[in-house]
Amino acid sequence: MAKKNGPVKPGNQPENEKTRSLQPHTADATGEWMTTDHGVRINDDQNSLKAGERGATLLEDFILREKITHFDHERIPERIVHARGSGAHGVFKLYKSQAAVTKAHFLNDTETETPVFVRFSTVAGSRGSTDLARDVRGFAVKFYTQQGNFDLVGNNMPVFFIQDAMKFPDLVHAVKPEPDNEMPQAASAHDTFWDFISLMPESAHMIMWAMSDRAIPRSLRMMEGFGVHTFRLINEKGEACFVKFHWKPLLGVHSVAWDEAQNISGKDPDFHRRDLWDAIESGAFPEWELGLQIVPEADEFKFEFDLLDPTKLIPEELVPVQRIGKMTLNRNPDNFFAETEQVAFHVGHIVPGIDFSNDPLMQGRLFSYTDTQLIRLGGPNFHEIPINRPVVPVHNNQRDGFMRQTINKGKTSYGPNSIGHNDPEQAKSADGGFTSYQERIDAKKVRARSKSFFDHFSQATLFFNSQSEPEKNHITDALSFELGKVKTIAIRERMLGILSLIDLKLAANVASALGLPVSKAPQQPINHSIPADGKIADYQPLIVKSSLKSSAALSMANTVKDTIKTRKIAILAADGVAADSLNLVKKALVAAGAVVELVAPKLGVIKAADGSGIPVDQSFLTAASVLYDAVYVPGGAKSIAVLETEANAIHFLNEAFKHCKAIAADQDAIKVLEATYFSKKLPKDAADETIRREGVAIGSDAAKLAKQFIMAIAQHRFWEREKPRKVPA
Ligand code: HDE
Repeated sequence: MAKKNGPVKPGNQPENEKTRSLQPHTADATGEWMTTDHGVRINDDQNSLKAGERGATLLEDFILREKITHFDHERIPERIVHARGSGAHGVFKLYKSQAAVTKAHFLNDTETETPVFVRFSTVAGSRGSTDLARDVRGFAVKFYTQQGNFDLVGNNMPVFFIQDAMKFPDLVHAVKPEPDNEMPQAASAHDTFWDFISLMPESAHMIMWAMSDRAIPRSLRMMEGFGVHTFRLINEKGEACFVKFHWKPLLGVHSVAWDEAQNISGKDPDFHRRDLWDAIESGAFPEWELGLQIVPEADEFKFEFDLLDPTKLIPEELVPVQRIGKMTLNRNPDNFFAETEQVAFHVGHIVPGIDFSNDPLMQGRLFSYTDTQLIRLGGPNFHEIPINRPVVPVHNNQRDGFMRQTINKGKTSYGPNSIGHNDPEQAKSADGGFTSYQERIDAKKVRARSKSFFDHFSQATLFFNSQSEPEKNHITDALSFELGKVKTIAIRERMLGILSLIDLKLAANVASALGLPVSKAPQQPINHSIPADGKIADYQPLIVKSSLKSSAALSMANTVKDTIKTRKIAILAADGVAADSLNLVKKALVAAGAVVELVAPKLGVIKAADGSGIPVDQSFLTAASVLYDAVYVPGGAKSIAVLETEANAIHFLNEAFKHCKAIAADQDAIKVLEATYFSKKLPKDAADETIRREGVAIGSDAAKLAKQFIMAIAQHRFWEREKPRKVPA
């Protein structure tokens, strides 16, 4: 019996079929007695059982033994890749039926809200590594549909490093910490990674993405997602088309600066996890639209690249992305381990209406996921873990194994059977039974790669050409940083050769940073995918040019820039601050959906000039500019006098400027700005009352200032100030 009849669960979040199905598995100790795992109440959880107060502990202490034994076994193997992740529950709602192309119910019925569980992750780092590592982000979505689970296990980049699953262990061994000294953690900037990459020209396109700012997102909520492989959709008539899946974030695609990312890693290694958690807790639910790029079967060979090659994307200019529904993440997990850690995604979890293609990377994944989960989750019954269960019933003749939860009734666990009415019965296609797409295959069994996979550079160049100038600079800097950390000169040189096949200027700029001559493009990049008995001439990587010069969707410069929702703004203030302008600007920011924090020399309450008390959220010790998107300095003579001599405040501003963030100050607070390094570098063309160029707004009319500031924050960053106005912060 419960100690008191307290609530079992706070029931704080939206209900759906999956949430309800999780309820019976949740436990809440509010108002309960402490018990052993077997339900016996414990009356002393402080002391072990001893032979006298100063005597040895007795083996019969079953309470101590149980507690320690459980503790000893609390860890499970972390994922070999994507170990560090953050999860959330939500729903998917379809805008318009897609019955013409797929019979998948959740893509047909606009009335149904399909529950989802999403896990975002970095790839290379361990479970405890930093969120802001330069890395690809995993974007895995489990749809609990009425036809069973569909997992869309994608990334935040639309292509991949390699073309064939055979090379995946090599790729991962190369990027993981080096085996002799287990360094570096969660970083690709080391010899083994670039050694491998420089020998694998097929990675060229993905390397451009990984060296771009996509690898250092501002928020998990501000990333695109991609299914990467070409899948198939099948309609009721059995007709198929090819499809690429996309997730488009409604807040736009935004990133941080590399120097900022490195700082965040120290100041708050949980930055992305916290950001996702806080947004959902505060009701600012992250949203993405699901997009489809549909290619009729007849168009399979229409493109300059092979649809089955996972190092290629389909430019949106060639096949537009149709936005067909919206995913909203609206509930944080109750328990990280039970949900985010134990969730098991699988690219092979598909439902009728969706099917695979012959992408050789995807085909290899079909084996890997269950295999790794068998060991990670301890046996063949991990589908019974609550987070992994579908919302529809499961019936088959699979039985037993470690940790079996289901108590299957009846005598039969085989089919056909006569004594159990031959149940469970297989479903015909008309009854919703899954049937594989009847692809015609007439082929020789070979261990080879299609020649249509040997253009490795056209889309790497297309990606680079599609970037804005600041984005190009960031790629150049990222490559210079990463290769600068590589100790073996021959690897750097080999990479310069690869880069010169992508863009000569890029190669020249990186070469200059490395103090090396620009290498000549290698005649024949080393490529181990050439079969031993193949004629090298047959496999020359094609140096072709994409017929598209650039593709707008590939640049983050073209993303949504009309909202400041969920952006974090710091207000720097001290005793004597002008409460009226502080309150007015703060109110305007909050009304526009931003999260505002007051940062002061110390915690507690500051006393404003008008005598009012304003609670402080962070001190200069606990806060850092890299944890905010913008900063505002209100007026007030005393406050200004403190801040202009407070090194932490000046550093805060210099650093915010360095990372190209919007900055606002009341006219009289200009003195604080004048104490910064960048004030000398500010364009002096603006009088008061106006926004200065490049995202620095100063004015005495607080309402007008707030408006200018909001417009500037919505721009996200003023990258154009980065190079000409460098700040030593
Ligand atoms: Fe994965 N991948 N992968 N992968 N992958 C895993 O499965 C693998 C690939 C992706 O949040 C593992 O349960 C192989 C591409 C995500 O739990 C493992 C190959 C894409 C996640 C595995 C690939 C992904 C994983 C590790 C090449 C983007 C995290 C733990 C053939 C489309 C899911 C686990 C989560 C996880 C194997 C390539 C995405 C080892 C063999 C391409 C988002 O099975």
